[in-house]
Amino acid sequence: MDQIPPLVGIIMGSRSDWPTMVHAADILTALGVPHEVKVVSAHRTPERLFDYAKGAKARGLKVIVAGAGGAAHLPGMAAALTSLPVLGVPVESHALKGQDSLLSIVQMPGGVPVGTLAIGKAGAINAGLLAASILALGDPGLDARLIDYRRRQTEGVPETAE
Ligand code: RP5
Repeated sequence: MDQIPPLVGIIMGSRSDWPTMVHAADILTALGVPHEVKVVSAHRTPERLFDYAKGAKARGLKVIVAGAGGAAHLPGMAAALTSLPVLGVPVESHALKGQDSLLSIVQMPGGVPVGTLAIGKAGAINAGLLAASILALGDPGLDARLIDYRRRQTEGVPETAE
């Protein structure tokens, strides 16, 4: 997807977040949504974060998906620096199983929203789907692919338990 200008920016605080955040990227790839992936840490690379979030809209991004673990300030700081929708994925931390990440991301002050998803893989998948849903509001082709994804998901659920 490198040649097509990205519409979704997937950022994460560390390379160690990639095994979780790859699920957001995989969904976007499956739905044909151009995206980019970057490591941007609120704590270790604050100036990279500032430049990324401030420049995101001008570069044509429409949605930012931000994943982080522990003291997970990345989604909130990204949201503070751009008016683009920011979806936050709490990465499962070792010490507190991602509850620290979840609470860090979800408890934003009124006025600076982060759409916070579930901890871990489910949250990353749903962040990808939600980003696609937002873009599908202005893209009938993508909307059709999303509807087809949901149809196939429904058809893939067996009625019997064994
Ligand atoms: C956060 O610290 C990252 O998002 C990651 O989840 C966590 C641990 O990072 P590493 O020490 O594995 O690089 O900033």
